[in-house]
Amino acid sequence: MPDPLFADNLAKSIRERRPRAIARGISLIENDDPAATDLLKRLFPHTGQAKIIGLTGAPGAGKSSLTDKLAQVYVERCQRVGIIAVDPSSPFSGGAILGDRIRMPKLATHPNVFIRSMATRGNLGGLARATTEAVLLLDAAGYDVVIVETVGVGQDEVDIVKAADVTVVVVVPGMGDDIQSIKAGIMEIGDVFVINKADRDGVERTQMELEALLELAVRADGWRPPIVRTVATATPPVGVEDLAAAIARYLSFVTAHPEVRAERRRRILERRIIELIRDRILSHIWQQALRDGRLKDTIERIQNRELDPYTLVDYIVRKSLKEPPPGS
Ligand SMILES: Nc1nc2c(ncn2[C@@H]2O[C@H](COP(=O)(O)OP(=O)(O)OP(=O)(O)O)[C@@H](O)[C@H]2O)c(=O)[nH]1
Ligand SMILES: [Mg+2]
Repeated sequence: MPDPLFADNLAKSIRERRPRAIARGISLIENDDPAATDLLKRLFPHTGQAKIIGLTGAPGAGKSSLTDKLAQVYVERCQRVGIIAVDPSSPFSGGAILGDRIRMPKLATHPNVFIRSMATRGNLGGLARATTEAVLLLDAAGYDVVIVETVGVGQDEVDIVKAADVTVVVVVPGMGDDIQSIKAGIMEIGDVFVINKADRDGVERTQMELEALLELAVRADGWRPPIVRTVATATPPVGVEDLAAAIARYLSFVTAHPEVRAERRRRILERRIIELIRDRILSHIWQQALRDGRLKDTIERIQNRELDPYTLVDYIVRKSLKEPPPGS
């Protein structure tokens, strides 16, 4: 049984921005711990203040390097910055944390910066939910800016960046066909585009290709996504202030069009609620099915064609709907 006092105390420490409490809270979220729901209920009223920046792009495009430099721009402006690096490939989030700490050495120890990597555990809730909730937590903790870095490959990653206030898509010169291939899921969601590694050959061509693609995609909100060129690894970095300015421009555009902002936030909330319901029902049904202990046998029967999956699903769903979920 979750302890309400535990959630109260943890929520309080998170609101005081204590790093260990924040880390603890995110671990509860990652592990799908029942206490996470209690915690989020307490934190939710304090959210909605942070600027949430989603940063996505192909593996190795320079997302972490850019996140590092962008965060430094905000830190220099006396803003508190939370960073979540989503690492779907890493089986050990501990390793991923270390990796990003090494890639972001200056920031890792800064008192106004919190960095965390999230890795999937392959559990039912999924990475998108865990990441969205970790962002909520950092928002409630009072971080002014939360940057979420994801590799732009799967649907999970697209869902993650869709939940941001502004989405930055990072490409690199000479991608050619790659631009075509990421186009499907990612191109439509970019509010700002970055050509990173602009110190390499082929920048002009990539710029032209990007412009051509963006010409085709007319947005319902009327925003024309700018293209910024950066060299994240140069000293000092090139174009990162421009990137911050482009992000700020989009955020002011959205603020100046309250209907765009309201619609975006409404869609995000709607999607989140549907996900929460789906996850809750699914894990409830799943637990029941497992508790039964007969699932393995049943699957064998399906393999042997003694039973079909449709009949089984009918049976499981009907049975679950009759049994109320625990704690209700
Ligand atoms: N030449 C050049 N190299 C860069 C630039 N930005 C990043 N890199 C290098 O590109 C490599 C990948 O950079 P990361 O920042 O780790 O890229 P990432 O997109 O976060 O990579 P994953 O998270 O593994 O997908 C590193 O070796 C960086 O030093 C740049 O602007 N120019
Ligand atoms: Mg990275």
